[in-house]
Amino acid sequence: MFCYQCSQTAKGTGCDVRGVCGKVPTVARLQDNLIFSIKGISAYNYQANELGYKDESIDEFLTKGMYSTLTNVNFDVEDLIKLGLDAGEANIKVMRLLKKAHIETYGEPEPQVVEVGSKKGPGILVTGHDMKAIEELLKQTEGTGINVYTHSEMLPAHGYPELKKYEHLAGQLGGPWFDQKKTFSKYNVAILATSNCVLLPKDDYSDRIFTSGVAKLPGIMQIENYDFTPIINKALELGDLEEEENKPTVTTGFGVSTILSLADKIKELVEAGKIRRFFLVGGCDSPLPQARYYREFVEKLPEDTVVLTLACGKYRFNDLDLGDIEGVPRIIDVGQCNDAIVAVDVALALSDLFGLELNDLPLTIVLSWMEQKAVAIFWSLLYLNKKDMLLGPILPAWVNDDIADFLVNNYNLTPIGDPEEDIKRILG
Ligand code: FSO
Ligand code: SF4
Repeated sequence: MFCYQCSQTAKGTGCDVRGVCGKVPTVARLQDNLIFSIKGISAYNYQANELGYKDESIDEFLTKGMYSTLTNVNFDVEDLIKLGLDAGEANIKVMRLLKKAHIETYGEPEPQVVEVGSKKGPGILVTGHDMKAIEELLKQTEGTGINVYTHSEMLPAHGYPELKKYEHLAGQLGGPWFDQKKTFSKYNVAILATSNCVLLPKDDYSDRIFTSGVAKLPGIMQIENYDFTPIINKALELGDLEEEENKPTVTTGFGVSTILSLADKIKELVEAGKIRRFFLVGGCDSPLPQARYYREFVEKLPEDTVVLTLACGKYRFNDLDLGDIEGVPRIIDVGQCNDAIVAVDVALALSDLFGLELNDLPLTIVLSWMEQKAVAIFWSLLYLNKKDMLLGPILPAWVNDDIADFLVNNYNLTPIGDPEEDIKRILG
């Protein structure tokens, strides 16, 4: 543990074994963890609020949760677990609120094939999670000749009818958040960072990157009130990109409606043994070497399996062509990390369809985590009592022996191992 939030802190520097106040390490970790989840919930709440959608019960939870971590308020090891699960519930509510906001504002997502590479003309590359920012930018760049590209978590923008109607939403450049230094250097375009996962820029593009919303970088111009004039001027000043030949493609934009329109077919295929198991493989991508697991795992899955994916973890394998099973695609990208709610709602609908409890469905969740939004989603899955999940690329550092025991004993959580061995074990 490490806590330095009050004046009693050990040696005036920090309590790292047990607090002078009596706080024990597991309580400290669960309090920290609650704050991680609160950060994730707040990120989604912020995006929903920007689109005019609010839910008082989410705000109430955020206040109560934060208050519970104040000095000498809550030392109960069990109540903090309950608060963690409550955070999971609040996160489900906020993801659903944000999905509703996205759908009511931009339409139901539709599957969309997206080219990865540049087109002839000046460009602006948008990274982050903020759909309102990309919509405003698309409006303001209409007729200017500027192509707007997505990067990382903005890829799902291509699936929304009210965004893809803009012909100058031209494609995707690069992949997950951590390739940004390479991608932003390579393409001489103006860059807009709209949320988290933006890195301190390299010198060679620091004069052409801008931030908006909560994203801020030292010495970098912040766009206020969605007025993108400075970034538009910069893109025009930078001039044209060249057309790249033979661009690869990726597919995104599967919403609940599209997937459930296949419900009867899915039932038939499962009952006929043609679909053996569904896997949800997703979360954050990470530069750690252990993250290679996710590609190998998906590559080695047998042909009678279907993979749902989401967030930037999909870039590990979304270039693979796994084909389809009688019209059901074998890789289904449901969107951003907050679109975990799509996967949850599909899983709940499949439970109804097959008359099975969530844990009895032929569905295994293989998560990758990087930061706090993923922690909030993890607690959401625990709140839904989802068992037998695999977690990687490494176990979170906040998991001490007590917390690991709790997760293993109650949820049979397993760290990722060898892809082939894991697949064998799961498929029996
Ligand atoms: Fe990735 Fe970053 Fe969505 Fe995360 S871009 S890592 S959980 O913030 O956001 O998947
Ligand atoms: Fe130490 Fe407790 Fe104060 Fe934290 S709240 S610094 S654990 S005495």
